[in-house]
Amino acid sequence: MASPIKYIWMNGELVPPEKAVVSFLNPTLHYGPGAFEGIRCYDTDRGPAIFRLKEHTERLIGSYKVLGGRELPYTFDEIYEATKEVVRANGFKECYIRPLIYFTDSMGLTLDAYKTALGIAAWEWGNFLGAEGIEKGVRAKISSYTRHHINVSMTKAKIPGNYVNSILAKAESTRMGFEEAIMLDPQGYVAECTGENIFYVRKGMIYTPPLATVLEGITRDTLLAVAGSLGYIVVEEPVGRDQLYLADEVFVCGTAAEVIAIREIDFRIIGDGKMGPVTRALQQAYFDVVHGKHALSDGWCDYLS
Ligand code: PPE
Repeated sequence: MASPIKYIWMNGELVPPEKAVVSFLNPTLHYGPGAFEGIRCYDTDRGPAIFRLKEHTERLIGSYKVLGGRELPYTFDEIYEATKEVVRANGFKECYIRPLIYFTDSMGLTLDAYKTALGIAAWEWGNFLGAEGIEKGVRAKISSYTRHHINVSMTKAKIPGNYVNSILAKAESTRMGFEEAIMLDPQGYVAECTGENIFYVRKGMIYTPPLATVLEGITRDTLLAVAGSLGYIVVEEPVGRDQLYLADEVFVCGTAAEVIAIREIDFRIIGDGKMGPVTRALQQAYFDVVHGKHALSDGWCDYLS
């Protein structure tokens, strides 16, 4: 059972969840501008540690910049400290952390008329593809929805409105009985999943789509380093959907999803139809890294105390 949320950090103050409210007349709610992050805190031998908080804070500020926001009222250091403060105040050992830059004070489509605000919540959130997904892998469908065109939405930014595209794809997939949707970019190359980056393995080599059209995933970046430390070569190159069908292994990764095998795509069994050895090795090493048990943990685990 998840412990209740005691506090949410709202614009400089820790308040109980029922006080962390915004007006109905809020442009983020009506149109979707804003910037958010998804971060995890893991328990380690040295107490709770937020994984790659620096990079997540940088990406949050970067998303706001990409959107064109000009008046973020908090510095990098203030956001970084506030994120740690909200985890400490709730007493969580492991949790998911959700900072959201949102807008207030004006309706309409004029960004420069908005006032910028920031809230940071944390809650206990297990892997959202489930413990069974972590062990056995999940089934996915290539979505009938196309991922963002790079000049329609900003693919490097975690902007709330971008996620309607993910919600459309995920609803379609789950209603058809799959667990995840794989999205193709407007040219037809494999882009990413609704909330994860994607990799495949073939003949011992690992491949992943290049960054131009997808989110610069921090888990993706972590796995590039982990794969290197295990001696694997990772190639970043455009990927067609049939390259996934022919792969020995396919896996996806993200802060919320962690590392998960895709065991079937469009009714084609991938490899042996279960988590493959490369995915397993990377998943195990990833859990070691985030729990402070790996040589790579040192620079990346941000200990709360
Ligand atoms: N692509 C997308 C579209 C995406 O949303 C995420 C994170 C990633 C790739 C992986 O990025 P990273 O977490 O830095 O490795 N998705 C976040 C939100 C998921 C949600 O359900 O909400 C997350 O994993 O926190």
